[in-house]
Amino acid sequence: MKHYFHPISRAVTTHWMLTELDVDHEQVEVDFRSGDGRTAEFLSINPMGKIPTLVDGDVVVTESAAICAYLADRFPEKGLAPPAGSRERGKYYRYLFVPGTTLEPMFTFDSLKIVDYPANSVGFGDMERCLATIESMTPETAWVLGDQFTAADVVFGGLLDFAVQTGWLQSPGAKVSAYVQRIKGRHAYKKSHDPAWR
Ligand SMILES: N[C@@H](CCC(=O)N[C@@H](CS)C(=O)NCC(=O)O)C(=O)O
Repeated sequence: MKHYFHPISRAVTTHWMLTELDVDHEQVEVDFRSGDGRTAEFLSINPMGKIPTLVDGDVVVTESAAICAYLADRFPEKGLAPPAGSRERGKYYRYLFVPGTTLEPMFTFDSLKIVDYPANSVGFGDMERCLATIESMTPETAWVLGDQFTAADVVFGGLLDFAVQTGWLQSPGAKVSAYVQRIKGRHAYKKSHDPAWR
């Protein structure tokens, strides 16, 4: 497996996932800031020219959450996903999808100070609803599925961690702060997040 990566990018999330799994892979550094992502060779793999990108034999997986979900299923013995077809899978999918489809676009709009848009037809609604969603979805249990740490924590917890660090999420409540601290306390998180990068 090849993991196209840069240490200051969303690929840190998939790097963390690979570190949690502790599986063999080749790390290919793509300096997207100096145009490495725009070469014909890389665009033939991912036409978005973006990282993270995972290549597993003849399978190309893009999008951070999709890569984390794919890897969890690819290595079921590592226990980072609830069984396919189980009811827990519904909750798991929700936590995998809400960061990229709803929360991140809202934070991006907010940081760009875009306020004039139709909130009832835009998928992420408005900040008030997103903050209520974060507060409601953040677990009081150790992880989103209770005692079992899964790829959903990498994706959802990873976004909350990033949002707190960047100030996207100002004044997080006690529950969110405690969950982010649990995330940061994981061995694989520490191993994959070099403090010098941030
Ligand atoms: N939705 C994508 C976003 C990936 C993304 O935007 N990656 C940035 C780095 S953080 C990138 O590769 N930018 C280079 C470019 O757009 O040319 C994901 O979650 O994987």
